[in-house]
Amino acid sequence: MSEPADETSGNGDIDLLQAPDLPITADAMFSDITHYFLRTLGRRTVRPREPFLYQAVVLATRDRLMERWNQTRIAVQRNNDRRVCYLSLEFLMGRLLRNAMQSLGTEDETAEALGRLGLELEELYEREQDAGLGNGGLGRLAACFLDSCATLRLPVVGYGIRYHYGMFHQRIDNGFQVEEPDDWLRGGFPWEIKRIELTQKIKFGGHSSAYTDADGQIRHTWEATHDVLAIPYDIPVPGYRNDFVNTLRLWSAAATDEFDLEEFNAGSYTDAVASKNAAENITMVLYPNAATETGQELRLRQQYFLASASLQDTLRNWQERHGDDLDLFANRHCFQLNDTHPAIAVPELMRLLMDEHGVSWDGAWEITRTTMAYTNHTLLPEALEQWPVEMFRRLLPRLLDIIFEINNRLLAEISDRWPGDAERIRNMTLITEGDYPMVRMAYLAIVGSYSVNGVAELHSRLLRDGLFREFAELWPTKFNNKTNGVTQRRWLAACNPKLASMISERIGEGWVTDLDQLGKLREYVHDAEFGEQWRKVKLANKERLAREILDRTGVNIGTGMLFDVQVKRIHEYKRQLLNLLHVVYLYDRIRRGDAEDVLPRAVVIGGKAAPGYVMAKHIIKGINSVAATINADPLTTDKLRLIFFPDYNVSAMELICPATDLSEQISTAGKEASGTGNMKLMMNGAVTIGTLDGANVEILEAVGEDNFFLFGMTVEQIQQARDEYDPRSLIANDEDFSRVLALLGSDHFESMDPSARDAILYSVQSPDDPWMTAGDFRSFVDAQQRASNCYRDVTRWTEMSILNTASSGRFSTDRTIRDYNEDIWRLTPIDITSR
Ligand code: 26Q
Repeated sequence: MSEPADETSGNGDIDLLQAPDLPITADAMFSDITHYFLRTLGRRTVRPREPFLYQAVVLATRDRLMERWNQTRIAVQRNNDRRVCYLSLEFLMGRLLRNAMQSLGTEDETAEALGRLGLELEELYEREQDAGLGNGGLGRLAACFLDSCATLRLPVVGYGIRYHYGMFHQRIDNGFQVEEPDDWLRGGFPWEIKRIELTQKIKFGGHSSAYTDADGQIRHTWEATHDVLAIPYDIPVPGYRNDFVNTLRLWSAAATDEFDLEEFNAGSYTDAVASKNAAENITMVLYPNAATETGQELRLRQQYFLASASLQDTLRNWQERHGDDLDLFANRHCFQLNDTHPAIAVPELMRLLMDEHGVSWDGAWEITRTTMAYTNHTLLPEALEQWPVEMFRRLLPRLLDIIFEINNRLLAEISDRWPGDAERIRNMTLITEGDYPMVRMAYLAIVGSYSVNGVAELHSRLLRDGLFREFAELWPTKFNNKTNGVTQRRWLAACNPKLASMISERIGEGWVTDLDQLGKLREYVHDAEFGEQWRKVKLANKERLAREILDRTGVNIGTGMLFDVQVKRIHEYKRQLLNLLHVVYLYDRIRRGDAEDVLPRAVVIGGKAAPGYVMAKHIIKGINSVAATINADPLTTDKLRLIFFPDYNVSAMELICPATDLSEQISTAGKEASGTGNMKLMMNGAVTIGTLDGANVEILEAVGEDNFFLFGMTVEQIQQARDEYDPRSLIANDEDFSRVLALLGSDHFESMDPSARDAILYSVQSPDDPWMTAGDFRSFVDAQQRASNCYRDVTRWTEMSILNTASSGRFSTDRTIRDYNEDIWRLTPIDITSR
């Protein structure tokens, strides 16, 4: 591979990329690890739980990635073809070391090297903090996408923000959630490379004005701005054993020197430092996705900061290679917008092209609307981003001009097509009417993009026929579906090594890069010996999780029960409350002595509530209060356990999904865009109990209804039932349901908080409950009983479990990314032949 770069520019640059490949042997790993530990990190003794040996291993691993990373850059430049920029406010990467070694194939050699020091590789992995730069599904999807893009050798750069504080840590104190800051960079983050030479300047504030240039063209400037620097940090994203390494580029904010100087000269050193802080605040903290709490100015600053830095970076890179000729720029780029969060990239690209590169409006618009593509992740109308026009004017005046102009042209197009249709104009305008006008970011993204996709078939259909119907009428071919997936490298091969090697023994290792091959497991569904082995692996994984739960909560759930798991963000539409009602129902039966056919169950619920989401916090308190009483009641011994799993995150899911028997996917139909936890659990042999929502529909289709516990109203039934929804009569006519609510309303659950109890009871009983929890109670309880009966038939359950894994092939992000690439991106895989 050590051929010299063909990038010699004749400008005096000296290319140093001629060193020989580093060997991947236990000896070489041992010598590099000890070198970094002793001489780079300056430590002598390896102590438990300290991060230094972990860091030494990272440095030794990173060296081996680095040469492949450089070669990939060269190959991508040489190829000179299209590339994709994946713009996302979130990348929920989790831990990186295991993934890097798995990709490079250095695990055995490193394990042997560490063995000489008397250390376990597994123990070392645990010393890495999660890179928690995301809230949940959307952020983790971006991380799985990067893994698949690199494995498929597609030139895709992830652009994001290097938050100083990632997703908060959750502590449970007396049943209440307490948030603690995630100071994840404290011990140093050895994966990143600061690329100070690629710093960009980002404008805020000031005002815009027009002038006529030498050619008589009207041009615009944006002046008197407060500028902030964007400094990129690159993280390598290795493909699976293919010598290909992509880049995740995260921007960090810093104050400009001029900014400091100005105030310093004005006589105030402290003001200068204060404004420096204000600049650096932009990338200080990840915003949690509250149900309400939108319109925060700092959030808009973050969004613009990311969009502007990333677009400028792309344009600079283009200019270096092609000079001022932008003719082929659109042909060679796609900007995939991960929800509306980076949608400000639409007017920002317009601005950069027109104001900084002298392109005309029409020319700039042509480039913009052929390079931007938008992925929507929500159907909840209240979750669609809107920003006050007033805030835009204050923060980003030049962008507001451009948005208004885009809107004028949009409205003209609508009037052309539907003359006199004022209602359509009102519905579709980018700027809401009224005293407090707002910019609708989803509409801006739709107008500015050549592709708009949902993340599961049902979700995409509902976007087309519901939320975005009128835009779909205007531009029917823009709208498409790309069903989500997860990477099987992390979510099966790495997190469930026992199951992975058992699978590979039977069908080979091909599934690691071709998940459809799991279909070959169908052959073993009735193989008694295979089934026996399958159960043993699940049992071992349950032991591992039970230990972790004991560690975190002090409750021992053993391994004899059905592990019934719901892990995801706490949100009303996800209906953790419905789950809780079922637990109380089981408990009530046990208490009444009606427990013969109550199957022993450990119900595990995990997830974080946005700090400002009061109801979600009530739900956490409710779960913990019910758990405290149940777990202390001698009547429930060996029959029922309820666990709230604290501080659920990516690494927690890596322990949880291999151990799960029953996967709870119980959202109100039409509310969960896709779900991806459902896919991770299925892949690891969990059987789903779920509604016809999001990707559950496709999971059901893949695995068949005999191997899925379906319940609840459909989207259509929800819509029909809405008007006459009467939870009180549903409760009154169902003895079990009445008893459950009576028990919840009593003071039996001693640690219950009165306001949490009131909120929960009100929510279930309200005819206006948008989530219609009571409407699905009976159907849910019945489905749970079917699941229990089924679990008792050990052979039958094992078959279902195997069939779930065997049918999960479609839910690989390798498939998802192939779909994006065929329909939207149209990239050619890069050849790294020189290696
Ligand atoms: C918005 C404004 C201000 C601050 C924060 C936010 C914000 C942040 C994150 C809004 C939403 C999110 C995250 C949304 C999310 O994770 N959606 C999930 O995306 C998954 C991947 O497509 C789907 O599987 C889930 O169904 C969807 O809920």
